[in-house]
Amino acid sequence: MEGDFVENSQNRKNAQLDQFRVNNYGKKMTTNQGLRVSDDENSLKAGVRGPTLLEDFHLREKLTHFDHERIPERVVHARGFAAHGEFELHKSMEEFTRAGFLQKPGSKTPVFIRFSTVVGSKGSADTVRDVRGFAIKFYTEEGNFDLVGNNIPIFFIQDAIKFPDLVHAIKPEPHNEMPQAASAHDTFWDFVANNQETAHMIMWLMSDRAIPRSFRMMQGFGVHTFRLVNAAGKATFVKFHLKPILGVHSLVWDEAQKISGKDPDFHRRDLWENIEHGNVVEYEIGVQMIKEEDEFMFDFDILDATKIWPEEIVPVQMFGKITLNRNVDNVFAETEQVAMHLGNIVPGIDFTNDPLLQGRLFSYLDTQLLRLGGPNFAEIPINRPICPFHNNQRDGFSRQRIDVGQVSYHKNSLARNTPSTSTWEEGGYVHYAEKVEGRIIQARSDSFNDNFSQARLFWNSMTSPEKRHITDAFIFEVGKVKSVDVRQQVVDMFVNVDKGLATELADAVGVNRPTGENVDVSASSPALSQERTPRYPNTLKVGVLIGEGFNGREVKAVVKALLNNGVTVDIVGERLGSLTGVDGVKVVMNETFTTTSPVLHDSFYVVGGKSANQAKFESDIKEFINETYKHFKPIGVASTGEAIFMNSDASPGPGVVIASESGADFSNDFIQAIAQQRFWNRNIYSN
Ligand code: HDE
Repeated sequence: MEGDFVENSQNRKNAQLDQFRVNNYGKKMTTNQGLRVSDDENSLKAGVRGPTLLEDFHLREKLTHFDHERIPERVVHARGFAAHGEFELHKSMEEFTRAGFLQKPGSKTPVFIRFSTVVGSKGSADTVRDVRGFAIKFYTEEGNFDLVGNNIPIFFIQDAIKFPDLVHAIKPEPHNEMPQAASAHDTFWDFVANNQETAHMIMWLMSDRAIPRSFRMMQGFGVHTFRLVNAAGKATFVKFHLKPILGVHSLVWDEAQKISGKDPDFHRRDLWENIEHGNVVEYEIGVQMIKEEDEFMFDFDILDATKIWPEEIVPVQMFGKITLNRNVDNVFAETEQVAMHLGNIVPGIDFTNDPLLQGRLFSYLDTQLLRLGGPNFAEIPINRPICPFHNNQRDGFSRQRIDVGQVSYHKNSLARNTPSTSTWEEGGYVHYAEKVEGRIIQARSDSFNDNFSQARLFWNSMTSPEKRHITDAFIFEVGKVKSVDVRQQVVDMFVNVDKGLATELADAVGVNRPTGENVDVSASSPALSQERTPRYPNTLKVGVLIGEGFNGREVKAVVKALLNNGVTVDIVGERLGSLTGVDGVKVVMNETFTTTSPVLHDSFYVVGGKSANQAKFESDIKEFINETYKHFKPIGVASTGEAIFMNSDASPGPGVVIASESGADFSNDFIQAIAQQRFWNRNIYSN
């Protein structure tokens, strides 16, 4: 049952899971005891119209199992979606860590990543404004290593003791359980204004990072400072980073809100479909490193989880790549039952005294005990390490393994004192022998006190469209706060970050302009802006708006070019079925104006054509154009679609590629525009 049976498999976790996969297709129905069932539609009754009999064990088993199908959702990160893949090491990290999976370039480790939103309940929408969880389980040969991170590099608070307060404040308010999956309400902003260590995180939360286009286009961060420890016992402080190969891209807020209604599963569908289509999902992974002796060289405390290490000062050194390439077989068995825990660690990686990290080491194990019904959750297939595990832990609810033998204690002589412990040299986990001294105290270090410098550094690093989005997000969120007093407190807090921002916010939410000044920080960190991120057309979704009588040769050539560049193409018309162009070319429509929406595509190719109800057809296309244009997305216009485009609210200009103007370059120009994704220099408002 335990892993070492699959020596030569490509992906040992997959081979292990295979033992637990059950295919019910084509099989006879039985009870859980294996008894063949003769009737699954009628319960056992005394007479056809008579009372149901207690004797009906099949009915009782079926209903009892159903009644117990739910487990508590996660208290935070309840809504999530996951996939399998692997990590490949490109550069040995031997100099810094003895972790086995970071030694040999080319070596591969199975991984399972669960992405999530934080605040919403399990059935909430994907595209809400929120932090995204980015939790990775590495199934290494030395045990599971879980990197339970987020898509934002810092956190709201500095000490774990404040986490329940933060979560109570941001979750739906307790008296009416509203709003769902949203930070735009009184208790959250009251918490923010009265816990000003949140300032830096709020800047990120109001930025485009909190409305990602795709899980495949988000950065990942371990957030805390960890330690790598090499074979000689020398430690280096590190922060973990993941960078998506496709670049970091976001939605716009109006679009995100509409997607929540049109397709609440937008992000999970995107991940699922791309993996199903064989589009690999890739992230580079690396670390920022600070030598132990340099711990105090910076103007931030490296143990403070509300601070970044600017990449221009401490560069990220990439050491490998993570590829997701396999969807789960069963969301409950895998995604819902996966038990992530910071304390799942391997020799060569260690913790620091970050007080947020230390509290998490308690919380995750504790939460699994409730969610997964007892202490045996490590035996659930998705949680099993691929290496064997042996100890004297026994019994408890739903124990699966059958530990044989007489001895279940340490130390012993009857079993030759086994299972035996291992030294560091033998691969035993030995905690890093950090020297600590101090008096017992409930206090925060003064070095954690600077709440605003990095919040301003973030603001300074944004381009003007990004600043516009942040300001609009503040105006939306604080505008939803009913308490005038809380609105004023927020304005008075954020003047510390930027006077212009706070003044515009004050005017928009009807409170007094702030009197203070922002902190005197002029530095910026260009790495924080999304504007410089890589851009590719690959996997972006383009809809072709089309009717009868289109120019077949033109459309065929463009669609071919799109597909050759990795673009996903949907043919959108007024009905499903096929269409014929003037030159006899046929296309098959897989979406209609009602089954899809402009917000569900990255771009449209307006072909136009003829329809039985021409006015309705053109009005639908115009609506798609208007919405796409308003969200700053690229539009390609075919020769036959030009008249409809010219009649819409959109106008030629940035990101609008017109076939009659581009001529032979049309496909290339359009593909470049698709890769660009947004054209902020359109003369329209962004919210
Ligand atoms: Fe979590 N967090 N957290 N968190 N967290 C949970 O564990 C907690 C924090 C993160 O996909 C819970 O299994 C405390 C930071 C992710 O299964 C719970 C504190 C970061 C996930 C918990 C934090 C995270 C969780 C709920 C303050 C980014 C989803 C269910 C000290 C570095 C994992 C569960 C998955 C989940 C506690 C702060 C990320 C309650 C007490 C900082 C990605 O144990």
